[in-house]
Amino acid sequence: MSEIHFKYLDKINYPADLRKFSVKELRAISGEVREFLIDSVSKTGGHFGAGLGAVELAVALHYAFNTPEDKLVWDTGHQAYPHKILTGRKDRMHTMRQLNGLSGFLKRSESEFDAFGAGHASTALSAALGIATARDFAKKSYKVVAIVGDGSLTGGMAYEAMNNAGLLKKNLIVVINDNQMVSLSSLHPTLWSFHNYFSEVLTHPTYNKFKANVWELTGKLDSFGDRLRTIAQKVEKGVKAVITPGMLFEALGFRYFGPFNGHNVVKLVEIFQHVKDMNGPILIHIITEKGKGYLPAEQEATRLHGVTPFDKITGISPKKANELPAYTTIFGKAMVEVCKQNPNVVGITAAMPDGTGLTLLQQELPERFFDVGIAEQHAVTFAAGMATEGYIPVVAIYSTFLQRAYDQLIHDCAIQHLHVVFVLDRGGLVGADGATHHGVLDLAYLRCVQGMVVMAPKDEQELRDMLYTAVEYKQGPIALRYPRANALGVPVREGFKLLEIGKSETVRSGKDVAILAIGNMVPNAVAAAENLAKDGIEAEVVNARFVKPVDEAMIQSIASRFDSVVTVEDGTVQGGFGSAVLETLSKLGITHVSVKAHGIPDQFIEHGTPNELHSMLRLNSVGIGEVVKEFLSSKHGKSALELITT
Ligand SMILES: Cc1ncc(C[n+]2csc(CCOP(=O)(O)OP(=O)(O)O)c2C)c(N)n1
Repeated sequence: MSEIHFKYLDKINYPADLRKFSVKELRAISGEVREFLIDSVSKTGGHFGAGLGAVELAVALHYAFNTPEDKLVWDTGHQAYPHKILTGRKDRMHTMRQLNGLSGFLKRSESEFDAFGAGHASTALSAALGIATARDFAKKSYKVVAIVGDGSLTGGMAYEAMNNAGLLKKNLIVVINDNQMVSLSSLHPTLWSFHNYFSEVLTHPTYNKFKANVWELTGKLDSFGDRLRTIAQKVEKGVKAVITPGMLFEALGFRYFGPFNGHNVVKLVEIFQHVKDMNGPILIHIITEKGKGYLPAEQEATRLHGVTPFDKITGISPKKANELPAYTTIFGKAMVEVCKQNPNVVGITAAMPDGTGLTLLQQELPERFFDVGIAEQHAVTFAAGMATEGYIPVVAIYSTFLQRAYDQLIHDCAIQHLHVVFVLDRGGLVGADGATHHGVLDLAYLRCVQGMVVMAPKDEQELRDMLYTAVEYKQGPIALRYPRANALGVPVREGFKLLEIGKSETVRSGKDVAILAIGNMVPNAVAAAENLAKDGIEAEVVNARFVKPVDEAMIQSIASRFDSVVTVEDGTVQGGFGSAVLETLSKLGITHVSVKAHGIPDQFIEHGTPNELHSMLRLNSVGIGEVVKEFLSSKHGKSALELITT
């Protein structure tokens, strides 16, 4: 909990407390919220820059609107920490993203002030329009406000929603929080394409005159309401000949206001109070600065987008001693090597160059690197288009975000047998980002797509070889997935080795039970087998490598030597690797083998450290060992030890 005493914030737990203060006091209150935020995130880590940029916005929204009756729908949710501080969660901010603590995103189950859950980008407008439509059905009159960043506005769904909102003409307010930063790249963040459009418009002399008029008018008006509409329309008519920044949104049926300074809290309140009773879809465009009010975050917006605990004075997080490189970096480097060898290979990311490791390609071969914005669907079909012309696109997307582009993967890649390589970072349990970000569905959702090849490496050497194998494969879409983790530190040889598609490897021999594991579960299974050996149970461990095509010859061989098989994956048991093994046994008509499919159960897993979650779900070596023993004893009605010794 914060040890700092705040003149105002100590008296504010809920928006109702905030509304007791005068508008003039909101500047000081915003300052305190920012200080509280810096203090708490410096201790817990978490998303940072976006929240700093949204302090005045959160204060003004909760002041001007009657939350929670009025609904605020924040897009993505990573910027909502100030909203959390103001909505009854201030005293739990120190538990942020920890096991059983506050979520780093929005959750309906966490607070009645979180009108809609989030974590993935570009959903707020659709959700808000749905809420507004339901409100009208129920003949209620509360306000609905969607808050969306310019980055999240690069996702197509936002435009689908705007188009629909223009047709439905619901009373809905959309706030665009524009900090001119779309992608999370430490090199050259992709800009919102409309950024250029706006800057051109904003420097146009006629527009400036128009803007000055509107500012003057809006500044004078207290009882804004209908008068503003009339006056603004008059002014607008006068400049109809030139483009205005809102033209695009107006074409979609929105009434546009802005751009406004998003750090002027008093002005924001005034604007919100004035527009909130207007009819139809309203769009308010505010300009903010990511990291506002904390110099290191202002200067390095990407590095401080999300942080581990840091020193408040310097903004620097303590370095972890001798850390092995992350799988992300292993991939990024291998990708540069592959691209240098093969001029047809290109890398594509959806706004995550740093997160996927493609920054390295961006640095070395910028012309072979594409950052398409937060637009996973477009990324995949864009890749498919390139593949038709003989290029080999490597689409690097987090496992959880590829869910967005499922039909594109099927309809645009798989059906046309196009050679697109999918590299899924953050496969498995990601840790602190929690339920919206775990990559536990990928093995299941990929392997049911006809013709797809699905791989998961056990270590960094295999990751490199799988990337190479995928690029050389040529016959259709092929995917590899690996976790958010540091590599194991195994020796990595120069160059690459082509892997045989669908071929597993036996990494440990045994006679009592077979453990078939995939990806990063292989080392855990090997460690479990070593522990089991101490209890006299000799487990064979197979590194499956491929979830699809699964190694049928291996399964046949295992079935000829074992009657107990445990499959281990950090993906959902439903439809995953274990299912692939069971289906193969069924296909081969093998009935004498009992299988325990061990993986993620049929429930959403919340946030915690990967170690905590692996331990909770028994996916670490100890847990896997326990599962094997329990399986053997339940199967035979004896303890595992009795079984081996009898
Ligand atoms: C579908 C999806 N893709 C990628 C991300 C990762 N991501 C989280 S925040 C962010 C940038 C969002 O930009 P913006 O909405 O402008 O917010 P800002 O952080 O700039 O305030 C990205 C790419 C995501 N959350 N969801």
